[in-house]
Order: sequence, then structure tokens, then C-alpha cells
Amino acid sequence: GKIAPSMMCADFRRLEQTIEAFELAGVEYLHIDIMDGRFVPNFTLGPDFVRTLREMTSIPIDLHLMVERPEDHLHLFPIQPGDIVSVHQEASVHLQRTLQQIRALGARPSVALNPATPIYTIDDILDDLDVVLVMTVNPGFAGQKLVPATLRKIANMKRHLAEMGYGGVEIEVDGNISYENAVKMQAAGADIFVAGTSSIFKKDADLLDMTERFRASITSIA
Ligand code: S6P
Ligand code: MG
Repeated sequence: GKIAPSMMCADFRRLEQTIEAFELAGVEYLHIDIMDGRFVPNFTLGPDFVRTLREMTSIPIDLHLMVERPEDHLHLFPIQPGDIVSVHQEASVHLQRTLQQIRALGARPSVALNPATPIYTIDDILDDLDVVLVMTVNPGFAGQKLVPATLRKIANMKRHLAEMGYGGVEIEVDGNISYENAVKMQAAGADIFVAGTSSIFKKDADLLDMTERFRASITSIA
């Protein structure tokens, strides 16, 4: 499995040490939550923060756009080849075109699904996806509790993608990914794990230790 620490959970007073720990731990992505106060009832990070990270590290970015009409805002972000860009199925009017725009930037297109959004809603755009982001909480805030039915959804997604001939599409999970939930989600078929306050970001705990512990919990011994 791959690790994508959720940067909105970081201690911004210690951003350099945070990045250093993630480089040492070899995390695959930095997950960046963008909220617009409309699609979700909160505000978080923005393009300037992404630019700052770009200056600090070459770890690819996993941009999670929780904004209405993401196609209107893509140009604001310094997206690079190899990044993941997730747009919400519920927030995009011209979803297929948006995914093509992401692909044209060399990035990996992804659709995010809220807990209530059925899997079949992405059946007609599977050609355009590298990743599907299964939200395991309702987006908007860190520190929420898992929506239990999403565990079954991950397994259903895994099976459905394989049946449709798209077994290569990676499944990312986001929301309350504790060490214990990560193990269950990995068993259900998840490939990319967003690590937040439920796992690695704990007050007074060593970030590198916690990230290595997370890595161990998603490294299958099978
Ligand atoms: C939530 C956002 C997530 C959170 C993450 C935090 O709307 O998309 O990426 O930052 O879920 O992790 P945790 O462990 O606090 O749920
Ligand atoms: Mg997120």
C-alpha cells in the first residue's frame, strides 16, 4: 500500500520537520485537502500552500478538491506529472472533460465518492480514471468517525472494477484511517491510504515513528 499523509492535520509551526519525516519515511504522496465552504462546510488549504510544498519537497501531491465545479479551479494549482488530482463526482457537471483536463496535465485523474454516492456512478468514465477515492467519512473535517458501510463499499468497488476489466484502477481511502481500519481496508482492496489524526498525527508522538508504524500495518505479509 501507499501512504498519503493529510497535510491539513500537520503542525504548521513545524512544517520543515514534518516534510523531513515524510521524506525519511518514503511516503508516496502528500494529501492536500482543498475546501470551498460550499461543497463542504469548511475552508482549509489553497494554491499558495501547494506552491510552498513544491518548494520544499519533490514528493508528489495528492490533491483532493472538495469544491464545486472543480474544472473552473484546476488552473490555480501547480499540478505536475505524477500527482493525483481527485474531483468529486457530486461536484462536477462535466466530469469526463474534467478528468481529461487532469490527464492532459500529466497527472493521475481520480474521482472521489461521498459515502452516499453509489459505485455505479463512475461506470461510464472508468477509461478516464487512474484512481478512485472512496470517502470513508463525509468530507469536510478531520477527526471524524468511520461510516461503517464504507468498508463493504471498498470491497464492492474492488470486485466491481475487476469485473468491469479495470482492475488496474487504484482505490484510495480517506477518513478515520486508524491503524486498525487500515488493516481492514487493505484486506478489502484499498491501495492508497490517507493518514490523518486517527493514525500518524498525534500530539507529542514522533511523526517518523508513527509513519513507519503505519507503513508496517499496511505491508501485507501474504
Ligand atoms: C476530510 C478530508 C480528509 C481529512 C482526513 C483526516 O474531509 O478530506 O482528507 O483530512 O480524513 O484524517 P482523520 O484521521 O482525522 O480522519
Ligand atoms: Mg481528503
